[in-house]
Amino acid sequence: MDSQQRSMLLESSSLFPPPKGIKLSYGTAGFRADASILQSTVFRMGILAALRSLKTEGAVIGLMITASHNKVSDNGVKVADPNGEMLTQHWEPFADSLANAPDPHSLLQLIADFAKKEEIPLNGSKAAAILLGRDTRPSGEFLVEAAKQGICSVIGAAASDMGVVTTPQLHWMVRARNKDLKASASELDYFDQVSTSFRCLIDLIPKKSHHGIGKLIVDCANGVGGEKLRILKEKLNWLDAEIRNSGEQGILNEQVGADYVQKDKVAPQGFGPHDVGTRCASLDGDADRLVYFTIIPNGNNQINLVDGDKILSLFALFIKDQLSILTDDKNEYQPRVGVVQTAYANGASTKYLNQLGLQVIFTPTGVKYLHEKAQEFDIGIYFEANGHGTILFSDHSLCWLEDRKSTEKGLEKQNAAKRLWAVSKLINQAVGDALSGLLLVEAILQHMGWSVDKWNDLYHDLPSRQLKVKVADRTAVVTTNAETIVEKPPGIQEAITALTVKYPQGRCFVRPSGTEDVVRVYAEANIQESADELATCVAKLVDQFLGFHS
Ligand code: G16
Repeated sequence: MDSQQRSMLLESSSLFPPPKGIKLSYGTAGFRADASILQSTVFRMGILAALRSLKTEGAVIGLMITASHNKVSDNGVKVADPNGEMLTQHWEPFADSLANAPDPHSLLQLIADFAKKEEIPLNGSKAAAILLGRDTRPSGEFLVEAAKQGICSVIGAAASDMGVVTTPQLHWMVRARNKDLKASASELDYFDQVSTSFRCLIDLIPKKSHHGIGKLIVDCANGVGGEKLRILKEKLNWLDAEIRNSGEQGILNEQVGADYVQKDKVAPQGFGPHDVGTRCASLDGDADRLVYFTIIPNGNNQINLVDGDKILSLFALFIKDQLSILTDDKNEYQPRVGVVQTAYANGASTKYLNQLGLQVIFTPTGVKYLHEKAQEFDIGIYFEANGHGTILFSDHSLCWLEDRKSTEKGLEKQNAAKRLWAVSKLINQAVGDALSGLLLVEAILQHMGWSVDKWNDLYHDLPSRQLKVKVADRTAVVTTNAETIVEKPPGIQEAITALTVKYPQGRCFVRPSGTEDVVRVYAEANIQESADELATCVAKLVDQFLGFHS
């Protein structure tokens, strides 16, 4: 590192001292904490993003300022790699060390050592490019400025500010700029691509099933999704959607949004008995998660939840159907289709997917793990029950589809190839995306001529309950086996198992959250009362082992 670079880093980092006595870590989806303590972390992630771009031959890297489903006073930062995916896990320990370096000199030393080890040119000979985005949190503005300062303290690095965007839009733009070689890919290109491919799917619906499926109402969590969905709606006069909780009045993620609806299984604010019988959907604060629901008549705000597992099942079914039209000759190439879930997946969904003949793989929570596994298939579909997921098409399967859609003689087969091709363009292959996911659900329901109830009847969820427990130190919980078994503290797993076996079809696990300072508890059983009781008993157990007891 030359002296100019050295003094630039020392000077700028002295303006962003880290918060005292707080250890930050790059969790499930980047750093998250109260926004007031994040300036130094975001500044340092600006440096990291610039180094990542230099390391990847100047590829565009994304830096998103968001705390997604967390409360409005929190914020966070995550990095998107050249393909639009989450930052490679191999760099996470470096992100942790950078965030926690106590002073400018130790920060400088860390950067110098890492650059040497990774052979990153820090002499101004190469250029680095970073795309910045933020959600609607008020703290986003000053945090973006901190990120810019971090980026600009690396010689040759330049930041482009994309303003307020959904997290998936930023990941999409990063991917488009690097992979699809559209150097200037913008939000407009995103809207064009998703709306064109959606229209293509609608145009390919056989006329006989062209009957309406009625209005959709979308809860936008009082976040960025409302404004973006409005733009999409204007482009797509076909989409009969009413937008609610778009942020003009209510508070971000407060009793609204996909996380609230999925975890508490109640209708979001602004929804009520007048919406009985209508198909409803909920996005989260940065529009990377999607769930559907209907309101139960006279149900005191209770809902029928149509969660990420059901979205996964719908997508898997549609893809399987189209592939079976396209590949009826068993001697020809058959793309390998696989699905990826986490321990939160309802047991009934896994059973259904197995019955469809699909291979199901489990990973720990966090799209970074699911995404990695889904890439092992020609068509890999992954979803967390919370509504975060997408479909990945390998380069090979895309070439095959492109060829089949133009060379196939039979109309049915040609249309099946065109549909799958349109799915690959509509769905965001960088990361889970509530907006493109919503359009794909709507197109498939329309194609099938299905109501939301018909979709929900694909299988019946086992009753489940999720709780969270505040503990003294959540890092004391160490899990294994895709988070289904607790290794530490000793003795707790035996106690959980002893409780679980008491309930027919009982299943229960606990894990530390990577986005909130809590331990999460999930329980499933044959009836709701049992799932509730099991979750409550295990939550008490977690409190006994790890709570604030002297
Ligand atoms: C993030 C991750 C998701 C994860 C969720 C909850 O979502 O991207 O993969 O499921 O956090 O994680 P945890 O249970 O560890 O708190 P989001 O929508 O908040 O970015």
